[in-house]
Amino acid sequence: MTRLKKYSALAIVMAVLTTGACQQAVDTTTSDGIDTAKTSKYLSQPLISSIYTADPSAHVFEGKIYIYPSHDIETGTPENDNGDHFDMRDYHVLSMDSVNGKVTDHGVALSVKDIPWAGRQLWAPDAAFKNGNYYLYFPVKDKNDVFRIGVATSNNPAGPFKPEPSPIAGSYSIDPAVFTDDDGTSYMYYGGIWGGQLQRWSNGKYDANGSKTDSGKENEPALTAKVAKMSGDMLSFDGPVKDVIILDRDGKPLLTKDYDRRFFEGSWMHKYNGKYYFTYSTGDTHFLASAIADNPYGPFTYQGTIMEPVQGWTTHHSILEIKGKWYLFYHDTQLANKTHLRNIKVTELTHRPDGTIEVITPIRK
Ligand code: FUB
Repeated sequence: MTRLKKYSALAIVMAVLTTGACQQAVDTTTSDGIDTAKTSKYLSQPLISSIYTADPSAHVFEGKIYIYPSHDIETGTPENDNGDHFDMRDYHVLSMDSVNGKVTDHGVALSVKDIPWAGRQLWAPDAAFKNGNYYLYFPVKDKNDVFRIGVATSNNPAGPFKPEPSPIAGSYSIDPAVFTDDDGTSYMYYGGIWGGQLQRWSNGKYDANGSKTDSGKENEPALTAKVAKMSGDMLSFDGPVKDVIILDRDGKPLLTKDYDRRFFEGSWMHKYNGKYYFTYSTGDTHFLASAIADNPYGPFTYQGTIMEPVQGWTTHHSILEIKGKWYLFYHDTQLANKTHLRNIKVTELTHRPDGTIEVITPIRK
């Protein structure tokens, strides 16, 4: 058996046999004692193989690493540009004591059937902690097939979470990421084009017959992610929704046709050395990118790619400091090699002395 075939066989056996709620990050050692992780073409190995997971939003809560991923499943829904094949129905929260430690799957934390206003497709969530409560933020299509952002609460970071009866007023589109600044103010960054429907919103109104993509306006400023300050109780927006403007180094907004750099989906915010790092996916060009500002609203100045394309169509990440080191949580399709059946991973991230982020190459060349 070749090394690659042995690895695939091992991955399949692991996927079939691993049904427990707690597992070490996927075991990559063959029966001959060869650690395939070291020779694998992939930079990192899946954190869990008993379920498919994607869009990992990672946080440190109560001294542990908690990950809030999407839970990918096979429903047989055909693939299209709307992302209908991402037909997820619940969330599982995962936790680890350390980056290389055992991964605990805490089971179903929230299910689409328990969200009174929801229709279908539970996409990339995020979580936050304030005033003794945990908040799970999630995008899901409402009963009219329009993406909205909801919030659910718990007194435990692993859930279960109880959803609020309605979506967050004024919210739309997908991929919420909630960042709390040093002064305690929290902000939600969100939005996604194409299947995320951002291109169908203008002046607070949804156009059900609007374009399916961002094409047709190539020379105009690209659509932007959105940012809203959160209310003290973390259940609503406090004030107007603003555009997350990304400028090039000449101070001009990125244009729609700038496909390698323009915002597509998957917002994240972290603060490093007093600067605000807005990071995001460029979607159909498959990069993760960063843009930096002096305040949480921007405008942000584009800095560069932070991760080259992974295996799979989507790319989605979070960035977290753990015990003085920085990590990027991401996903690819190593286990299933199917666009909609993904697996989460983690790797170290380095801020260069000039403040930019070192480019991560997820597939070894
Ligand atoms: O997981 C469904 C969608 O795919 C997410 O919301 C996007 O960010 C992309 O990863």
